[in-house]
Amino acid sequence: MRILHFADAHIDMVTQGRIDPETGLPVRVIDFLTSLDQIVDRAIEEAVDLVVFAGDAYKDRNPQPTYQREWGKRIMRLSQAGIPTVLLVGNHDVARASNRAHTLHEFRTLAVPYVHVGDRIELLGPKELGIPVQVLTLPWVSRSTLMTRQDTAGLTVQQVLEKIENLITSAVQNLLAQADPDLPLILTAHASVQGAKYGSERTVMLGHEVVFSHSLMRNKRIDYVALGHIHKHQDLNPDSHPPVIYPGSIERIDFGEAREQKGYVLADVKRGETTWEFVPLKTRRFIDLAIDTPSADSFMADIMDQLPDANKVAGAVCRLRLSYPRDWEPLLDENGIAEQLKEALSFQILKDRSTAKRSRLGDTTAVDQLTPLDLLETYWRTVDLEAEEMGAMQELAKEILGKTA
Ligand SMILES: [Mn+2]
Repeated sequence: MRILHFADAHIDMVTQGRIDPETGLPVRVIDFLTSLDQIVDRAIEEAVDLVVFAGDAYKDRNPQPTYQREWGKRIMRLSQAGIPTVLLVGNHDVARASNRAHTLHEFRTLAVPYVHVGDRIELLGPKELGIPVQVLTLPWVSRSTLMTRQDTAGLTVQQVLEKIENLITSAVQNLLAQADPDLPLILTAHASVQGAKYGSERTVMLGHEVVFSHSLMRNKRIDYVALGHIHKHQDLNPDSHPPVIYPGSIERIDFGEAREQKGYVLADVKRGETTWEFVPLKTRRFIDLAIDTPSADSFMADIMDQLPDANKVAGAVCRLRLSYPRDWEPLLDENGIAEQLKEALSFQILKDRSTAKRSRLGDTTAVDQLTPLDLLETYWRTVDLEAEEMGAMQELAKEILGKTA
């Protein structure tokens, strides 16, 4: 059973920046669609038995019709090729109120051939999929579909999350018990799983979403776990059965993902024995440069020296990270940098001026010997606070520090 697994398409996540004159679409949206094209092309070329998309098609639950058209075109290519395709609903696809439609609803409403929408916890088998495999779908489940206000009355957020996890875990275990033991079984889930690593800049709502335990996924009854939600590719059960895989997002959302190789997974799923490979996607280049500027005298020269050659940045999304004292600001010639990077798709300068007056602490001062109040006073000086205001702030700080001590 050859399957292709991808997730977190988020095709309209990055809409700012240049517009492609031919299509009228943002260039960065085209990047995401190009990744999607590579995935669909490969599924069709390889004639895979099944495609599993593990959730988050769009940025949010209100995608523009233009983006729906582009997503729809590509899913229809899979349908027309006769490839069974499971579209799992992720948190970005789903509305909070349970009676509202999610972004993948039309595929269900219009009963698109070969396309199966995973918007509930259920077990799809040969009868539904037309192939000898079982897929257990675990979409993003919003609290309101599982419990009423009364159920959660008086409970802490943590207790509510625990209750949700227990309800979902037992629903999944019931379905596993019903599954045909001779057929391979794929669990696809859009969720956080304990132990997963997040990309550096992704905002993790830890404590606000269910984090599933390993034991639910590392179940020998399952032959492949197709996850979505976390944008960094990883296997949470290496060298053991079943593979528990996040393929990661299909393009880079932001600089937090700059160093991540994006891709999808091709797997040969067999009962008790699965092999898989991560297939890299050709994606937009990201260049993230930390520039060293030790001296005011050579500030711009140092920056220009460290910029890549104009031809090396062609088409790339660039970021320069500069760290310098606030009073060097007039020395910065952004136009000069823009000229050097004009072949880039875009560039941004991230200025860290907070290191500004570190030197004012004096070389002899041992910071660890300063009290919090001393440190705060030093800080007020670096931001040039008026003496009178500084006095008032110190008084307030004393009050607060006194209370917490
Ligand atoms: Mn998600």
